[in-house]
Amino acid sequence: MFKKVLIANRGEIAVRVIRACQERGLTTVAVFSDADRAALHVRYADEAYRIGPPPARESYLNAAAIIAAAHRSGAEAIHPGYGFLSERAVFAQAVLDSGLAWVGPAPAAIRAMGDKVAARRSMMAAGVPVVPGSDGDGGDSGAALSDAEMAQAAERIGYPVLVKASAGGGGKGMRTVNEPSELPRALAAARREALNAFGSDLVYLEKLITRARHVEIQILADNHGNCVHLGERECSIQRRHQKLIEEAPSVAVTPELRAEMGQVAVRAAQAVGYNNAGTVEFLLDRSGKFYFLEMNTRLQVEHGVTELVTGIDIVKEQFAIASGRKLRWTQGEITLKGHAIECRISAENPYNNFLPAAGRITTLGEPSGPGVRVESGIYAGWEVSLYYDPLLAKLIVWGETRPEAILRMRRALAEYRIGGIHTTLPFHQKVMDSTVFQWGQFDTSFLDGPDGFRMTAAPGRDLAQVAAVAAAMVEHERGQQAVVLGSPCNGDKPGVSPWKLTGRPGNGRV
Ligand code: MV4
Repeated sequence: MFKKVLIANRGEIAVRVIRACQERGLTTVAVFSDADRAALHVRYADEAYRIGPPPARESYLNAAAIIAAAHRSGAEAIHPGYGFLSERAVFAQAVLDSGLAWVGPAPAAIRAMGDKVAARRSMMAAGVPVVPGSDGDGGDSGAALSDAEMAQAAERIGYPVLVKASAGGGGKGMRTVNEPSELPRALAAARREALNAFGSDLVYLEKLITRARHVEIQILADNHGNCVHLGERECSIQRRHQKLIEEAPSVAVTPELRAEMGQVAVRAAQAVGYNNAGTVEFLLDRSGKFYFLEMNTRLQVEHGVTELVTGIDIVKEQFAIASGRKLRWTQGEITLKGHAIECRISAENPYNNFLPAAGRITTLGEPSGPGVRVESGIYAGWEVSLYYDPLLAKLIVWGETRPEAILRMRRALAEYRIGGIHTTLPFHQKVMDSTVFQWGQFDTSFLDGPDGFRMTAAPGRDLAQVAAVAAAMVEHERGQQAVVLGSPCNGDKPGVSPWKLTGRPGNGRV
């Protein structure tokens, strides 16, 4: 069993993993770029090592620098978090080859699911339902299809179809094709984009499933052939393939459907010899049919909602699995209780097309109280840069029922204060207030669709508001003058204790 772990990540997920290490008695090593010297994950870790300049390519994606930092620090294992190097089979293999433990799936499993065409083929062989596609009849050799062969495949599948990159995932480089005349251009564009983004121009076709839900199943698999599922997460509320809100369970999944999707997810994992935590993504169509989309071979951003409804600490289990422990549960011992919702709080302006926001966080007040969990990577005074993903924190709530969870989320959002930069807090409040969300009658077109949910303009400053702000400022000024340390108790301001006033910012404290 290893005793010291390097966390090859930053932000809220690095903090989350450090917390799991602390609870397991593991010493933690953070890595940081020059932009993150004073970051929260660096402050939380027992030790921290610089790995390069701000751009991710030169720091958090710098495999050699990270492995070198692990050896220098005496760490015996690496946890990759999500994003960055987490799904690079070559990195996982390099970690293992250098004598370190890897807190994640075996490189072969990452590779098997990383090639989407190969993954579809393994899934079909394992009896996992996949969306009809250009490789659907099993007669393919894995070689790239010509435009003419693609056109034939599209006719067989039936329009509309989606062009997807085989080396892609997460919706990057996808293209919708509504009719045959659009196909050649879409193929050319998708191939060009895929080559640029993933280094491979291999693309394939899938039937476009419209108005479906994005439902994913969390699995845990040990190194001894045991695998369980932890139920589903509903992830349909996305914007440009970035998830914004997730919940568990999904209102569209009955206990019977959960058992069936769960069994299929376990079968999918076992078909590629999967170990550690992973997520099988499905599309759930309006008739209740579901199709395998892809498998994410990492810890996911939204793992927390599953933790709250199962009571299982997924990150701690990742460490248990990586150190060779057997799973502690059989499927029958895993039960779901209540409802959890997560809002991703990011540094983006929802009133301006989610434009990334940068700047210093001047004030921070985090919600708490019953059923509230905050996974944050920020503090008051922290400067948010534009170098990395804009995710600042995740607000996760639990309630006995979905309505209670929604009411709690509204309360917690209202309690949340992030000053100095734009955040997505107002967006989330608006979604929680929307009847479509409250009814649960949404699908993947909730935000991106033509008649989707829209953010209204930022609240204007009417005269009453200006007057209120001016009054508050006058009052504040008076407060500044009210108490000087050393002045007699209740000197000239009867009724207000100087003990109270001295604690306020601006009232000189010693
Ligand atoms: C699809 C699809 C519909 N039909 N594939 C997006 C993320 C990636 N894992 C796969 N994704 C999708 N694949 C077929 N054949 C719908 C999505 C999808 C989506 C599409 C448009 C707008 C939002 C979406 C949210 C989730 C999934």
